[in-house]
Amino acid sequence: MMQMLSTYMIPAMDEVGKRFARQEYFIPEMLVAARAMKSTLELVRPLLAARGAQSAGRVIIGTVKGDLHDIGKNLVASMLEGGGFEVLDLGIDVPPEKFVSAAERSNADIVCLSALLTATLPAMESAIEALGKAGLRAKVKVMVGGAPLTQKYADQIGADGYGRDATAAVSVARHLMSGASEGVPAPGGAA
Ligand code: B1M
Repeated sequence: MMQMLSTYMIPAMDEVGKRFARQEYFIPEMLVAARAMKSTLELVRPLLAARGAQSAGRVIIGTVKGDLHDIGKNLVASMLEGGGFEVLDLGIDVPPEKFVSAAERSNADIVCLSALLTATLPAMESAIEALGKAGLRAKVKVMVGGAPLTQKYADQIGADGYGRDATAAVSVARHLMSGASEGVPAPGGAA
């Protein structure tokens, strides 16, 4: 299943992105590709989730404020479910206060922030700051991910973990559940 995603579907989306950057594709083509990817993910999601058994932890996930990209976030959510995590998906364009209220209400272990636009990276920092102001940072870990992110940026904004891709996100989440926030093993993208 993962091979289908990583060998065919994700590289196909990368190609769409490259063509968009070269102005060979425009928004409608990106939307068609996104719709194809989302519909396929709907089919794959239950199969990925079926791999999990007992709860590995409770996770909140969302794409940060100003950002509407959700394919990668949905993939990470499915992989976390498949890895045994309970996942509460807040969707896209999620403001910091919504992450805070969901974390308070659900007693989450990890808050996962996704961003695909360079312009929305600062919204991750705002979400982390809001969790801090609400006094939640001691009990909630924060994992960040998305194409423009780097481990360096994740460290800079005070995230506990950085997932380079959906598979790495599961390793990082497990690592965070074990109580550690540093030295996440490859391929988590950390260390
Ligand atoms: Co947009 N877009 N887009 N787009 N789009 C990109 C991201 C872009 C790189 C394209 C390009 O120029 N080459 C570019 C961003 C440039 C930048 O900021 N650096 C871009 C742009 C500019 C825009 C608009 C501004 C275009 C416009 O309107 N002029 C606009 C912004 C809208 C907004 O968000 N406010 C826009 C809109 C759209 C669509 C709506 C048309 C559509 C999104 C539909 C949807 O998501 N429902 C879209 C798409 C499809 C793309 C590309 C082509 C594909 C993104 C994708 O789904 N990739 C993208 C180019 C590209 O990435 N090649 C592009 C597949 C997905 C599986 O990968 O999301 O990276 P990804 O997720 C990965 C990892 O990043 C990681 O794991 C995932 C799985 O391996 N990951 C995490 C993600 N979140 C994680 C969280 C984690 C851990 C790992 O832990 C918490």
